Amino acid sequence: MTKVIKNGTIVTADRSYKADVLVDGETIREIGPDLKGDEYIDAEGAYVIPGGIDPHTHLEMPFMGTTAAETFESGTFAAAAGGTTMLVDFCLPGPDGSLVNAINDWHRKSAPQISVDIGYHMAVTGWNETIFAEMEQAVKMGINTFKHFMAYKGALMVEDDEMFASFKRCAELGALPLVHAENGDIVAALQEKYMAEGLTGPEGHAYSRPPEVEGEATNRAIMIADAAGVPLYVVHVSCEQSHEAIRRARQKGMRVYGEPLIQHLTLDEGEYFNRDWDYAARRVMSPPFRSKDHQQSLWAGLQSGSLQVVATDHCAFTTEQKRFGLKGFPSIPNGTGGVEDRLAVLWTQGVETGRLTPEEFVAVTSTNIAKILNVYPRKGAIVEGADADIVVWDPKLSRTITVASQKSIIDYNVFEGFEVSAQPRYTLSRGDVVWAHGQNSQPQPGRGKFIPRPPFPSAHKALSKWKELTTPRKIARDPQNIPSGV
Ligand code: DUC
Ligand code: ZN
Ligand code: ZN
Ligand code: ZN
Repeated sequence: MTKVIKNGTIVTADRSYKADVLVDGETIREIGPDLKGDEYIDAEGAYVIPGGIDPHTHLEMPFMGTTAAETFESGTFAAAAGGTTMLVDFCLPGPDGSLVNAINDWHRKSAPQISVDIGYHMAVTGWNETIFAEMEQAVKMGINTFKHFMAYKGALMVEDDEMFASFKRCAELGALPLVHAENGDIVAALQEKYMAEGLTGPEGHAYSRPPEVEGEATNRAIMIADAAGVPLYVVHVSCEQSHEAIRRARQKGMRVYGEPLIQHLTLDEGEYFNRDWDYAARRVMSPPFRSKDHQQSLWAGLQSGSLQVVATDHCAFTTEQKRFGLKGFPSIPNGTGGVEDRLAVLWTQGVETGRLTPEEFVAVTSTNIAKILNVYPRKGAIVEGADADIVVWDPKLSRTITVASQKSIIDYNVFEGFEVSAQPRYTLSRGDVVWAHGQNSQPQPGRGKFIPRPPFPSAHKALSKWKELTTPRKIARDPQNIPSGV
């Protein structure tokens, strides 16, 4: 059974050109003019782009005394409707601390529900011999990324010695460490201070997590990664301080990647102040929304290439769950949604405004992360042999974002009322049409697949700082003790 996507303009991270795409089963068989097939999909007047990859979601994740309410079923349906065909979700060890059990648990939860493809990042929330051994098993199970929380003291946070040990293990295994970079000790102290002063509402959340704590942790993680001889991926970069650290590291030749979120690019700290409690609490996430200056820095990073990926950190709680924090902002479950709206909001506020080219849009929503996560060109590309994860992106199909029309099961949307100028006409996941605009699509739960991602030893070989640090420097025995040959 073949399908031809007809008369569209293919947009890749490299270039745009007019051609048809012949899909045979799950993959792209041919790209060219006037292709014939069993079925036709009309792309006249539309762009044909690689399906979006959202590398940062927390579906059904137990967190802060509750569980994220967006399910694997609703989350992947929302993704398909918004043009995203692969999610990379955070797999969190349970009370037994086992990574392998956590992976099996994530498979058990996700497999019957997902309607688009998925991968996992594994969270490392402590350090011991079992974790050391299980990291290798996790890699064999198709996970090449390990996430470290530098915040959430007393819960998920790792100390520097633990992070360094894990980063060195990543280097050995050809895996990429990720960090949630906020100084958890300072955040805890500020939370205590503001609560003691009676500043207990959601605005206290923003005050307790200033950009400086993110900048400090980003710098620290970069230095630790450099010492361990491993690349680094910084999730939800929200401010200039963190972006600046990444820019500086890259300029020195370090492989450090930065991921801003669509929320931080388009929503600012005004969402927390002089608002009713529910409104502000629904927008509590970490890091918090920042001032416009920080947003400007993030856009500049995407334009210049110092930041490479736009994600969502989709971690969605209902209003009822947010109200656990009525006793004080530190108890408001942290997280917002965005998986359904990432592409449309980025297109409208990025491409329509001239900040990004359509090719850059494809790069930051799909291609770059496919390369960073080592699933390129199976994902993130429109080339022969790639998975047919394709979006027919209609730049003239505008809509207003509303709760009533969303596929997410959450009772609000942080982008509610946003006018977006574009959306998918069709979304294909490995050749299946999982979303067709105006046709009441309901993708099949369970049709999505787990996509294993192999390790990448070659990128690590070039980084040998740890070897350098552990090899004593030879100092010349000069009478004046002047080192020679350095
Ligand atoms: N931040 C959030 O807002 N939610 C999930 C985890 C995180 O780091
Ligand atoms: Zn500490
Ligand atoms: Zn985080
Ligand atoms: Zn997250």
